[in-house]
Amino acid sequence: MGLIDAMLAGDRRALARTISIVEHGGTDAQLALGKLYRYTGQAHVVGVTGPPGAGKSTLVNELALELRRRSATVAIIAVDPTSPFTGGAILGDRIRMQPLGHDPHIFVRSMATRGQLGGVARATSDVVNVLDAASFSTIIIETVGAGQAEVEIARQAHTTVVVEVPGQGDDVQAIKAGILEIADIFVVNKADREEAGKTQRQLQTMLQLGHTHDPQWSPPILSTVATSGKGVPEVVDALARHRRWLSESGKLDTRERERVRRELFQLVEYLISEQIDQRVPAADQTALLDRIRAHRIDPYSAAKELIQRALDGTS
Ligand SMILES: Nc1nc2c(ncn2[C@@H]2O[C@H](COP(=O)(O)OP(=O)(O)O)[C@@H](O)[C@H]2O)c(=O)[nH]1
Ligand SMILES: [Mg+2]
Repeated sequence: MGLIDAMLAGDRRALARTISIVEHGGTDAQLALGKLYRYTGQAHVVGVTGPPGAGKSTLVNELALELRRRSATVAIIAVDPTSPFTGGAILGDRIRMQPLGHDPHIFVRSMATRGQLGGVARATSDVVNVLDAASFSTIIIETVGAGQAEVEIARQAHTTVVVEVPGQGDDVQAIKAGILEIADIFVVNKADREEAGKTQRQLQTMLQLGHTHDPQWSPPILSTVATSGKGVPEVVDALARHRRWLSESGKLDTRERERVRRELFQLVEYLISEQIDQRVPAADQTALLDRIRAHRIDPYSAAKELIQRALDGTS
């Protein structure tokens, strides 16, 4: 039996190996994705993002346990380099995370965040496809909501949960990161703290002022204490409600089309660059850069020249 067949049949070692191949990229990754892509499209992909220390990993852990109680199978991708899943946390957290490892229907994977952030977004999307083909019904991606790359990763999700915490000063942190408009569900975690109600009201006000959301879906603002699991079933209810709304309203199809379109053109760009690297000698590329620097050719004409040379295969 081939690796992909073994992975599709539920072999966890084959799954881990397929993910490594896909993460590594190149021809082997493209072959693997080509074989498994037809089995994708079933999973509910959930993004969980928010500032560092908000309790995302703790919440994701609890969400996974609650989803298991409801018979879902859960895969977690941690893109957060400080995630306890990746071993970056204090011992107490790691012990809390332990129970997930013993359940064969929960799979946890952390992504390497070194290298280009755009590369991480693409690798994450490929890993989601592998986990989807491996029949996990829910795939949770945890990212730190800190910038464009994280927003890019969150956009791959069907449902995005933005986690906030009370007492971060006057500004709710999501505004700075520009992730307010991508939230389908808000969670004010650490509701055991004072000021949780204030944070919730701030979010409510911002949502009313913002008008950035779909008029048919107003993001619920929920509160949780992730360390005790309080409020977690309500978050899982909201995830299910959002997913149902997506498919019944036709939004799922629109979003998936848009996501696939973005992915297609990103890949076209990537593959063209790859062909240019393979077919046009580095010295010629440098020479072309020098001509642009010397203002003897404009960048548009230079780009066209490069593409033409790659197409001709003349090098
Ligand atoms: N008081 C309180 N602490 C929490 C809660 N949720 C998480 N924490 C703690 O906050 C810290 C950061 O949690 P973590 O899940 O690693 O946050 P992340 O960086 O967003 O993934 C840990 O020490 C958690 O135990 C909560 O609801 N209440
Ligand atoms: Mg974390």
